Amino acid sequence: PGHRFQVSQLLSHLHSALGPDGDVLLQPYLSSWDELLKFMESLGPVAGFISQQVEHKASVIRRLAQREEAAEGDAYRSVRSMIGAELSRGLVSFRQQTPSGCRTLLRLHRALLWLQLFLKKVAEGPQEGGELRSPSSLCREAYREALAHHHSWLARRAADVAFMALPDRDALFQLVCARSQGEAGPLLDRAAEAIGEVYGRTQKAFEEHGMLELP
Ligand code: 1PW
Repeated sequence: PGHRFQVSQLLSHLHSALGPDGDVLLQPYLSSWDELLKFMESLGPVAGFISQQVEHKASVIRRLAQREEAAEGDAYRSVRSMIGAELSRGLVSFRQQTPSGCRTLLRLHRALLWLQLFLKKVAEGPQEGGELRSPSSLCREAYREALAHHHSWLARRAADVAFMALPDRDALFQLVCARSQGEAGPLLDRAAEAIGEVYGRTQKAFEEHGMLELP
């Protein structure tokens, strides 16, 4: 907290999230989201609604981790330790909504794919012979590809409204301290790549436990 969004901070949290044996450490994972939230919040007030939804999920997991720590356990150290502990404690329901860390993390995990896709699309710049598309339209496209099918009609409408208020490309580049497409492209690419590594590990852990559709 305190400073504004920095790609270097994001990359450092994402790298620290890479634990041994293909695991993902939850504390740096949530710190990565803190940094991503700074990015999202600087996109304007309407993105605030979306940020709140993400913040809420992160705080649910933090609370679980705190309670665990108070009991001298370390079940919420990593994605795999959380999955293992919540399964053995009977906290994960595959049929109805529960406030498990697993189903909560799954929401963050899906949102991460959206963000990654969005960053990739902005990094790409104009397609050959194509025009330069606005961040709004790229963000909406990423949403349709990665996340919309997981959301209710109401959430989809709210997201659509939030996208309309996104700033233009130049303002977005300023956020990552770049002056041009040529400068911003590689930075955004590196962020997307680092997100991809963390995303892939989390996806694998959820997949192995049949948890990709937790209600
Ligand atoms: C300005 C944008 C950059 C893109 C950031 C990606 C963030 C994605 C968050 C989407 C939130 C949309 C509205 C909320 C929907 C909730 O129903 C949903 N929550 C999340 C975080 O996806 C599902 O939560 P629930 O209802 O199953 O507890």
